[in-house]
Amino acid sequence: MSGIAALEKWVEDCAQLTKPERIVWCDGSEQEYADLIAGMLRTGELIQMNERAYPNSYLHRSNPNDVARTEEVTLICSERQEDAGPTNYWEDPKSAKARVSKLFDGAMRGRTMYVVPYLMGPAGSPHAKVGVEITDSAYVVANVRITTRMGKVAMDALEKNGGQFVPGLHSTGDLDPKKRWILHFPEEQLIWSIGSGYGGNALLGKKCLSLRLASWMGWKEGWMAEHMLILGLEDPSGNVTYMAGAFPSACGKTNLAMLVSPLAERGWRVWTVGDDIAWMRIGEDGRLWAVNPENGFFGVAPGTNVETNPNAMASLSANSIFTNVGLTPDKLPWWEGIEPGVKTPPSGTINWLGNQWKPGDEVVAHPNSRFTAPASQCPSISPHWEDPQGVPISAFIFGGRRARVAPLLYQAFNWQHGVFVGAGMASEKTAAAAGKVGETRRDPMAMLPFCGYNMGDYWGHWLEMGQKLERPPEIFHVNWFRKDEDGNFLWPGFGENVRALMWMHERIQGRGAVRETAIGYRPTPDGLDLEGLDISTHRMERLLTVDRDDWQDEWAEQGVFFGQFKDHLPAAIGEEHDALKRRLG
Ligand code: GTP
Ligand code: SPV
Ligand code: MN
Repeated sequence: MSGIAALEKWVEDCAQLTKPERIVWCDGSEQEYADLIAGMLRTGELIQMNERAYPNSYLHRSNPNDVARTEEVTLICSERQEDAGPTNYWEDPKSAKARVSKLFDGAMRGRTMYVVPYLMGPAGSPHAKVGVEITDSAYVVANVRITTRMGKVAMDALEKNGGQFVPGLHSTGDLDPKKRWILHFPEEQLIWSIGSGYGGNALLGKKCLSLRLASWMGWKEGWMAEHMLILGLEDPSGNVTYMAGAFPSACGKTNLAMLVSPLAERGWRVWTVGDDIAWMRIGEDGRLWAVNPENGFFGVAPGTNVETNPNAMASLSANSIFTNVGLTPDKLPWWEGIEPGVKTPPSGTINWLGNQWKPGDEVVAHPNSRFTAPASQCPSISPHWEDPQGVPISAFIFGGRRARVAPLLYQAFNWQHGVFVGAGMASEKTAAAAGKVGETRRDPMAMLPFCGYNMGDYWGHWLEMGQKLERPPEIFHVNWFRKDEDGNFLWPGFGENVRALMWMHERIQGRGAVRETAIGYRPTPDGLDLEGLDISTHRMERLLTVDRDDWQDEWAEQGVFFGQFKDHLPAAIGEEHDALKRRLG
């Protein structure tokens, strides 16, 4: 939509439909935030945490039926079903609107309608986009204020950009899962979401705008919107090499983006630019430049502690919102893995459902419990994280969570092969989406739930981008999650992942010995810098090995998956699939 008049008209139309008691236009100020928080403390939507240990931080317990993204009710309502493709749920825009407007009718009766302008991308960046979310959830407003640049800054940007904005209408409705719908109208660049207050379903700037609608825009306009972290790897000479990594939900983006290097004394360290989303454009120099459209993190709590991710712990130490974690008697947050080696919470801890935890209970925090924290509080935040033009990307890292099959690390032979590596990705399902956890599913470029158009056309777009780039990024694939027979991770992960980044750095420079395998180049047995890490050669071999039988099965599964795309499947992907078969023998 375009123009202040259009914005006002849309707000009026939404108010007529949803019938709120009052309308509040949000300016994003400190006072407004304080008032919102105070209101939610009164209603019990928020609980104040220990003010000394976690200043200005709050716990929210969601409805137990509303704890993760719900993919079956997330629809791409493009004019043609073909444009949504076989991996998206689709409904005709007219029928979707007719059906779901009935749910919006009167949905805000007795409630406040907040009109929330927000900016995705740094202020003044040519990449930045304005969104306006209408919502009846104060919790959503508070989260949007942390994760985006909200209020006046967005209205100023809207004035400067000719009035362009992406409208998104959100209501929690009555939280009945049967009346929950997250609708995207890509031609119109419009979002409707009802029946959920959960992050990815309700913070419309995040997955809905910055991935589903933006990926469609990028396809039409020649840029990319990806489910990627952005990091800078500083080498001993002080040079910083930027990399972007696509791992599926809850598969390690936040952790890799905030990595604390055990080799810092030798001059290797990591800077954080973003932990979930990257918007990338080709610069005048022919390189790919990436910005993080977000202003904060909506990160997975379980597993986060001072050893695994000290930068996340520092980020969430103040001004944060915790959703569905436990609460100790000292009003401290508690989740599985918050203290290294500690398995049970202090006695008297309340679990995520608000009940007293007792020994034998399954969990304290929901497996998809999250923290919302300002990016500016991250100690490793890059001095360039708000550069309007972004940072230049030298490598893409694809990765998944696989107990078997995918080795620790390999490099694609070239861009086309790398796009195939991304297209053929698979990962075990996590608690970030409702449904069965642990099942392996194909998740190309970690975009299965987020690609707003036909995935076959999306691969075509990737291939084209490579042709336009002077020197396309090198492409790698990692798997931190390979397991032994007893179900233990073979690789220490977290900070030690810097060793994989160092190998990539070497490869980007055109150095480093490799061994060719059927799936790509792997490091030689002594190719990874393992100084100071106690890990046997035998274990490293198990981590790096490419098993022919496993990969023959993998090849067959990829074939079934690719088959769905019919004439939308780029020929190059088919060629690479055939070439993999030949190499596997
Ligand atoms: P989304 O926010 O859902 O997109 O997830 P994400 O990709 O940012 O995942 P995140 O970094 O939050 O990691 C999810 C879970 O994986 C957490 O419980 C982490 O502790 C765990 N994890 C991350 N990196 C590693 C690793 O290198 N090794 C192991 N074993 N676990 C890891
Ligand atoms: C994901 O599921 O990939 C997330 C969390 O980053 S949410 O924003 O809720 O989708
Ligand atoms: Mn994500």
